[in-house]
Formats: sequence, structure tokens, C-alpha cells
Amino acid sequence: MQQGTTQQVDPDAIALAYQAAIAEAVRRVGATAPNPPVGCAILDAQGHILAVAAHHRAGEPHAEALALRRCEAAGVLARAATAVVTLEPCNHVGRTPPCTGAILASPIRTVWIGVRDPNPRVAGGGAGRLRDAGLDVHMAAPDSPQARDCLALIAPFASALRGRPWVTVKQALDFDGGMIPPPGARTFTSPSSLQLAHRLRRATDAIVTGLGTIIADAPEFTVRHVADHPERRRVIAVLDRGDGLPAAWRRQAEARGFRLRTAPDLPALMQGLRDDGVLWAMVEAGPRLLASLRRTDLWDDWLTIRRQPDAGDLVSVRARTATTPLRLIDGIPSEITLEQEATCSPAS
Ligand code: AOF
Ligand code: ZN
Repeated sequence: MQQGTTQQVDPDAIALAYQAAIAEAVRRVGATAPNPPVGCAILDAQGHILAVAAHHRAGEPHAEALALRRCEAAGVLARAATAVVTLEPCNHVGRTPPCTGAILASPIRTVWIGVRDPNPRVAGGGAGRLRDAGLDVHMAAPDSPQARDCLALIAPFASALRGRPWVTVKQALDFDGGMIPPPGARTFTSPSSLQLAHRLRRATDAIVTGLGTIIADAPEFTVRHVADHPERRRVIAVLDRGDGLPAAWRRQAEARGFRLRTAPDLPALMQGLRDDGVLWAMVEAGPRLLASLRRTDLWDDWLTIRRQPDAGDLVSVRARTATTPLRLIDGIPSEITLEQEATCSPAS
């Protein structure tokens, strides 16, 4: 091996590096589509973190390339020994050069990978290429919390590759189970639930709704209660069997930076979202659309915000798998009910 003996870095240092890389990637969830959010930490031979970076948006440097650039800018590139990445480094020329090349051109000799890239254009290539070049390449243990979070980070990306975006339903209920806010009120949820709803909008690439909701509420669908990603252009997909989208509302939505898409049924709508490069879509709709969606397998998690009679809201999540990206969002309860126990293994 070029750098003499490979140093074994303390497992705690690797776990901390994963944590830092995951946290950095989480900050970019909702900004990277059609690319996945990816984070990378670079360590010295003692396991100290030299730099952490995440992919910002499609067309900009990948996490590994940016982390290496930060090492260089800080004058510590010569000390770079280990890279910890949430996703297998790419081995292809896409919008940017391959990260395997950038790693091989650096002093890094050990690479820890959270999860393999499900992208068929690059799958398997990165880890293999690094191994062939003599690097020490490790995968996070499939049952580790690191692997689970790294899988959660790319769950929407992997879902889109399989054919439709990741779909999270957000439903607000009054304490008696009703969905309609009291007269005169646009919403009946507390400030903390409103913040959560806007954090979810920030993390997702599209909002799915029905024509009935547009006509009844003329919703804005913007991110207001938390800071949004700069220059983010999201999709609003409206289930509309006719041609009923009010022209004025459409104009206003487009003026707010949204791309509008309509479809006559849910499968066509999902196909359209996939064509738009949407990774993660959130459903904010009325009882009719939610009832028909509930009967399909076109959703992944169902988040309920239930107002309590004595102030405060109760947030609960039903998910189809434990690797739901919701677990990465601040304010989501750590207790997530699984719809199907069989799919709860992070390796599945
Ligand atoms: C990212 N960011 O940090 C990593 C990715 O078209 P490109 O060149 O941006 O390549 C996108 C693909 O690269 C993406 O689909 C994924 O498979 C792989 N890894 N992508 O956007 C990153 N490491
Ligand atoms: Zn890359």
C-alpha cells in the first residue's frame, strides 16, 4: 500500500464521522433533486475530522469532491487519510467528474461507505474501483444506525429509480377526527406543527393535492415558517379529472416559483412527478383524495398531526419501512409505527 501500513482508526471516530456526514447531508435534503443528498467527512490518520461537506444541488460538486476541496483550502489535504461517505462514491462522468478519481488523486487510503449507490449507471462501480486500486474499502454494517440513516437519506432517490417518488402523506386532524379547520381559521394546528409542516415542505420536491383543496383554500404551498433552500423550484401536482384549475391561482403559483402539473389519476400523477425529477413528494389534500390514496400502495408514510383538546398537537407516523427519510427531519417523533413489520429491516 502506497502510504505504508493502513492505520486502523478508532470505531468511535468513524461513527462520529458518519454522524457529521449524515447531519451535513440532511441540511441539503430537498435541494438536490434529481440527485440524492450525500455527505462526506474526511479524517486524518488519528481519526480527527479535517473537513465535512455535502452535495448542494445537481450540477454542483459531489460531497467527496467538495470535502477534498475544503481540505485543500484549509491546507490539510496532505493529512487526509480516511473518507467517510453516506453513499458509495460515483465512478462515472455525469454532470461532474467521478469521485473515485478525486479520492484516488488524494492521499486517502481508507474509505467507509454508508450504502451502495442504487443508480444503475454507477452501481457497484465506485467501491470496486477503489478496492482494485488498493484502497481499504469498508461498508457500514447493514444493521447499524449509520447504515439506517444513510439508507433513509437515499430512500427517495432509490424510490424514484424504482419508478415513483417517495410519497409522504401529511394529514391534520382535529381532536374529534375531523379534517376541516373551524370557520374563519385557515389552519387549526399549533405553531410547532406548522413549523414541522414547513420543514417537510422544505425537505420535499413536490406537493400533491386535489382540485377540491385548490378551489376551497387557494393554498400558497410556500415554505414560510422555516428558511427555505435558496432558489428552490418545486412542483405542485394537482389531481384534476377535468380542466378545472383556476387560471388566477395557477398564475399566482407560477409567480411564486412553482411548476404546475395536473393529472387525471394517481398513477399518471406519479409518472409525471418522476419525469420532473421529483425524489420526495408530500401529499397535502382533502379527505376524498386521501381516502383513495390510502387504498393504493402509492404512498410510503402517513403522518398525522392531531390537535389535542387541551393545547398542543400529537404527531404520529405510520411508515412502510424503518428507513423512511422522515426519521431525519427535526420534530418527527422517534417512535415510528411500521405498516408492515416484514419491511422494517434496514437491509431490505
Ligand atoms: C450526487 N452527489 O455527492 C454523490 C452522487 O450527474 P452527476 O455527476 O451529478 O451524478 C449524479 C449521480 O452520482 C447520482 O445519481 C448518484 O448516483 C451519484 N453520486 N451524486 O449528486 C454526490 N456522491
Ligand atoms: Zn460523485
